[in-house]
Amino acid sequence: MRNILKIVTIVCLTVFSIQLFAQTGYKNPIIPGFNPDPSICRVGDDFYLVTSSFEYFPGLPIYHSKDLVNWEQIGHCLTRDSQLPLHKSPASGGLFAPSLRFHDGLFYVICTNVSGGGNFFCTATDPAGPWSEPIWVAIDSIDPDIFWDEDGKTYFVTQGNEGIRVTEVDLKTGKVIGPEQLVWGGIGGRFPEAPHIYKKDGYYYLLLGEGGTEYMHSATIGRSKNINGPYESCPLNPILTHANRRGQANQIQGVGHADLVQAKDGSWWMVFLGFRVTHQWAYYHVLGRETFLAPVDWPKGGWPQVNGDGTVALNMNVPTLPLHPFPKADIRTNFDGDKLGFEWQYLRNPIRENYSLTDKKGWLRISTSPYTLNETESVSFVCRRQTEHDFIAETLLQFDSSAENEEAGMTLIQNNTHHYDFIIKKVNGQYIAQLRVHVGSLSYIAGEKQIKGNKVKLKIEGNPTNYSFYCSEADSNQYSELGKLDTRYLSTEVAGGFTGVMIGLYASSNGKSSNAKAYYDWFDYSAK
Ligand code: 6LW
Repeated sequence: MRNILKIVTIVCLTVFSIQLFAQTGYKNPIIPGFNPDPSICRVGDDFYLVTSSFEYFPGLPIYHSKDLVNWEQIGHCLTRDSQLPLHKSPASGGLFAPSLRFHDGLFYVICTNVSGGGNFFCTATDPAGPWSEPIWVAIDSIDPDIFWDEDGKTYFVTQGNEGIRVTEVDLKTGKVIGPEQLVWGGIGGRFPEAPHIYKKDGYYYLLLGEGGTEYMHSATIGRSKNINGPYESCPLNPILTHANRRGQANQIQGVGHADLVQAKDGSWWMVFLGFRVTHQWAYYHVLGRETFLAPVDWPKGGWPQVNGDGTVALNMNVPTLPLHPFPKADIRTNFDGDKLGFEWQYLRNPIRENYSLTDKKGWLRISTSPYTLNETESVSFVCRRQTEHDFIAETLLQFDSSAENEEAGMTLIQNNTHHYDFIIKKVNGQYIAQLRVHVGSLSYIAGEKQIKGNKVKLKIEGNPTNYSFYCSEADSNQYSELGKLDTRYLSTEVAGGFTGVMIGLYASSNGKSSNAKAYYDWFDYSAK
């Protein structure tokens, strides 16, 4: 009887303590919209995460969390032109996969600028910045990470065509000390990449991505007693993938490119990229590659097992760390402040004088530049990510134009050859709203409407398969629809590349010089 009482007490206490310290359930993705190649580190109770940013400026968003589920952006790693030359970077050029580490009181971001400079790392005492100027490292491959070994040696771990390479580097100077050693090619999938090394229980564990960053993506792991190998493959490999029958009907596809982190309570977690497809059985995705989370069971001396069978779901029914949500982002950007929030991005290094928040107080002024969205230039353009399939984006625009080559408005852009532009321009002395499609070499006007004056509200509503475009007079709520366009032509499957759809505000004078200015009073973005 006493034993039974004891067992009941233990069971009750365990259940009670789990409720006290852990909660159940979270939603994937944890960082929605174009946020690929996540890398994570923990310092005390705080987690920090970085994702790729390619041709967008500033570069490499840095996020913070207390529970791995709720994230807030605290800054960017590369905020100065001197750190991030992106001039003429092609779409999906610029910054590839970064890594974020904390060592001896310093944060490190390690990355590659494929459009100029190659591999580098930056340091900071505060991950919100400021970050140092880049220290360039002469290793010619992508996806770098730094591994600090117990004997004091420091290594760059990078991707190579035949497999992962480990190279001793002097972190004070960035000088390469040893030869590049090819250590492991994974289990034979194409493009072994995204390497991270962890030392645990006397083993070097080498985690990598394989299969390419599309539908065959996966994460695999090997281990060795020696950093240079030979690495033994985990019998569970791939430890994460949806490129199999278990993953075939999952809305989340392309999972891979992962990083591991241990929470203070000893639990292990994996962050990785994946994408959410929009059309069942006809695969398209428009939001780019997003950041996902999975629990990992990693027993002492054993192999890590990701969420049981190596697949994940949108609704994860697993215990989490105690939740610590952040205030929800405001729907409206008023352009009242003296700078734009972290969610706003430029395409390549911005030409600063083309933007002002003070010219007309409470409005964002964008001056036209001769560059168009079709070029890989510093277009007059600011944007934020499309983070949900079902959304509404709206802005109030006043455009002071005097020539027919001038235009301003909103755009949905995947890259310079795939964008839907919703603009106003002056034709025959009268302003019109126009919806224009650019899909590869195909380009046409999908809708047009005369408007009164030069002030207009432009609204885009999205769902998984369509974008609808509406305009209204500035002081009315009577919207007319200019057209409905299929989301798939802005998808990565059609447009290619590594980014996701961005919602941009822009102004262009289409190759000619001009003094025209577009003023944006506010911009709303909300999930439906
Ligand atoms: C990145 C590579 C990848 O460098 O995509 O998912 C490339 N994997 O590791 C661009 O993000």
